[in-house]
Amino acid sequence: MYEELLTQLSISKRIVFFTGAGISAESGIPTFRGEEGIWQKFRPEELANFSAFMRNPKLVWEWYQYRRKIVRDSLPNPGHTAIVDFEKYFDVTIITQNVDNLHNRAGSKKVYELHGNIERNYCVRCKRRFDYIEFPDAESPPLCDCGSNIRPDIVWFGEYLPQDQFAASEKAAEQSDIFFVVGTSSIVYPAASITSIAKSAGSFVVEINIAETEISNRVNLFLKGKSGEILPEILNQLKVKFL
Ligand code: BV8
Ligand code: ZN
Repeated sequence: MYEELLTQLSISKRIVFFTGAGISAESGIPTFRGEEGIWQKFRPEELANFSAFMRNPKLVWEWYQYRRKIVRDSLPNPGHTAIVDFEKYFDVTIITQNVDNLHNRAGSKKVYELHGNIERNYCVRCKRRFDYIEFPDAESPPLCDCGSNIRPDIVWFGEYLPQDQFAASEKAAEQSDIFFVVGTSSIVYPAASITSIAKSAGSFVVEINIAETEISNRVNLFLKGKSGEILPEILNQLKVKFL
């Protein structure tokens, strides 16, 4: 079923998995767009940007507490764990737009987080970090010792991506033999530009998605289906054939 991809994999060393919310959908974490997407219930302009936070810190903080709870109650799914398995046979880099920390929790080693991580926080003024600290019952943003609000370490709309993560991601994309685009609508920039960097550098680009996206006609191979099913299947066939 994946003949062409298996052949490509058999001659490849460096693999990148560029992931979006779709890879976490089978863990029960809602995606952003699409029918049950969280943007159906909430409007990103009202929540996922700095001015919304400064205008109404309590509302935005509560929204992230609500999402943190969903994330903490979720587990990595077979899509995440298949990627960890790939790491045994290839030089794997993960570039994720997700803030749900599931690649790290699955045990992946090299993960670049372009949009931050919901388990990390920092002070808006002195930038002091408050990582992996639970504020279980904080209804409003806890205050730092310097008196300012603590905010989630998430890249909001209109904010720059972490330069070190982005630069390392561009390099990994350029050097990749195979570039998997998994579970993303590829409409948020500059993250989505990473795929074109891989493509123009000559990587074999494989998209895995339950539906076509605006890049589907530009990739080398489009595999329609759930990442939690397709990724383990590719690895199983690879093991039978080549490993
Ligand atoms: C920036 C954090 C430079 C919040 C997110 C005007 C002013 C400023 C910027 C802009 C502007 N106009 C446009 C921009 C650029 C803007 C942007 O791209 N907007 C888009 C919406 C058009 N980008 C930015 O603002 C970025 N910063 O440009 O700074 C700058 C600075 C100052 C002034 C000017 C410029 C910051 C972008 C980061 C925003 N933060 N989230 C939070 O998470 O709470 S974006 C949000 O979308 C998430 O982080 C997510 O990572 C990202 C991408 O979404 P996806 O992961 O693709 O999820 P989605 O639901 O869309 O798709 C899921 C896919 O999975 C679907 O295709 C579905 O079919 C598939 N799927 C579902 N189930 C499965 C599956 N596939 C496989 N298996 C399954 N089981
Ligand atoms: Zn502070």
